[in-house]
Amino acid sequence: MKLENPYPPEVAAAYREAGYWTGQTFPDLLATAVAGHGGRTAVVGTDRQKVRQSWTYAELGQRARRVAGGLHALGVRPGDRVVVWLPNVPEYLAVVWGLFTLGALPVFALPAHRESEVRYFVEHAEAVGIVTVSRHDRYDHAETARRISPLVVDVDEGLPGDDGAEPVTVAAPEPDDVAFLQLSGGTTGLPKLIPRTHDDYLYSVRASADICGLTPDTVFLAALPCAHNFTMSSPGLLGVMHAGGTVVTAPSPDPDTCLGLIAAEGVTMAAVVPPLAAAWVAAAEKQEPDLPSLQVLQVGGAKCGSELAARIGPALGARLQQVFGMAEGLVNYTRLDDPDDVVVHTQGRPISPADEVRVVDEQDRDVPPGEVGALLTRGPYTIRGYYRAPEHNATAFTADGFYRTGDLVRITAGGDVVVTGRVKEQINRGGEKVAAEEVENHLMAHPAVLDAAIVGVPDEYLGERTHAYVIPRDPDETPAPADLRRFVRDRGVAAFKVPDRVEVVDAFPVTGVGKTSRRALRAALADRHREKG
Ligand code: J2J
Repeated sequence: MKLENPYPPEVAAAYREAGYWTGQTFPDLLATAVAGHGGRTAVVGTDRQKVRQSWTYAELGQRARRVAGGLHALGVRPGDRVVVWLPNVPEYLAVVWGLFTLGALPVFALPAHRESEVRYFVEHAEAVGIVTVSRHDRYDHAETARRISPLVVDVDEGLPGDDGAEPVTVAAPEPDDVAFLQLSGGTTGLPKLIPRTHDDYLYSVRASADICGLTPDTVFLAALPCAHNFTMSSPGLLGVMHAGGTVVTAPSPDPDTCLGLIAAEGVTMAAVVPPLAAAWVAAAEKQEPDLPSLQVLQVGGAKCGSELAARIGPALGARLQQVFGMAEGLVNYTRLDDPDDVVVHTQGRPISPADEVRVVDEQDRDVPPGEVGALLTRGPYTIRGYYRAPEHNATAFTADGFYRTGDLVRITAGGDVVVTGRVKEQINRGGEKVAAEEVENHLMAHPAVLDAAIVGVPDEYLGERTHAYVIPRDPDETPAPADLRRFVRDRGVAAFKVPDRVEVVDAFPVTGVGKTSRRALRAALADRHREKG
């Protein structure tokens, strides 16, 4: 599959000429790791049978080939899309590398996603199947998957190919092929899928591994879902594999599990969202664990406050690295040798000298240096368009191909980015992204609901949480907030999208607002919430 919105040919040529795009593909990355680090440990973790696994690169390579053969026997073909809906287990890597080996495209769902989301991914991407598990998070993923797709691989019944499938040989992918579809945080009624090519994504992976100083001795703890773009690529499990290091899969991100794994497995680096960093820091301040191996804690996905940032070093004995990234592309890092001031107070600077960054006002005019504006970006690993979303692309990108990140930033004299807010209709719930319109649509599907508006309100732990204002159809029959929350959950959406609070009101503070000024309405409601304290 090629990009629907390709990079202009002269731009692509320049990225190749400059050595950013090397022609490396995902199968090449695995082959290089197997050839260079075959005997080293690629992945450690507790598998679905609750057995601790430790696979070398050579073993992972074999498993990937077996899975590729097994999937092929089930009818999956090169170019097919397959939704990967798995928790963090070693099998995750076998499945994803199996798909890449077969030339099939993973569509990365989060373990927290539920029926409505996964159904949408399958339909929108025309996926041929779903790879998942039966039991996770007190929920039968495989049973749900079977309602959605005729082809379901339940890893709890074994990996594809475990029963001895024929090995399969396929044509090598081209570096400008789409390698997989990543999930966007979303700002609209339906989530968007992000097509990433071998060339663009692996450039960001290699450059990230470099910036983060990864070596074969790196031991990386995957605490957030593997599917998250941060865990996957910044530098994440792919960066670690590029370097020949070890990925440790954490069954849960909670402090007891993770601090325990850091000590037991000699973890050198982990990546978390701010609320998790806060939980780990609080636990470490209390327990004073001995974590001599831990060198770097990466914090990203949402803004890491400077107070939390300052506590990380003393509590965990690790250097903080702030990461401000997005699945659409651009990733910023504070560098490991940056002064403390930069590491604590900024979200770092772009990976690549070829990342173009503009900070603009509402008319897309550049603001004076150092002032706050909306961040636009274009570069060698930032997409030019979402998958099958021409209408949305018309507003999400400028005519000359800059992606509108929706983030408000300012850039310091030293060139570091500070995130100050956002203009997009999205709530960042401790790193988990909630599109206001998506949840509003779920609420409005309730027969007793006339209108609904979702806003983000400050939350001590999450940074912000979701608050839903709901107008009933009939003022004498107001639905109970708890029933509305349950209604949204029962429509099959991830728990993090269920409004934290629902407030039933007679009317919105702004009168006469139609669909077009939802933004104004949400802003007014958020203001009102703030005033009420
Ligand atoms: C403030 N806001 C941040 C930060 C992301 C690495 C790290 C994170 C993501 C990610 C990622 C932030 N401070 N440090 O893909 O590779 C908000 C911004 C951004 C949006 C992207 C990666 N780090 N954000 O979080 O696609 O609003 O990617 O535009 O999930 O998260 O969300 P997502």
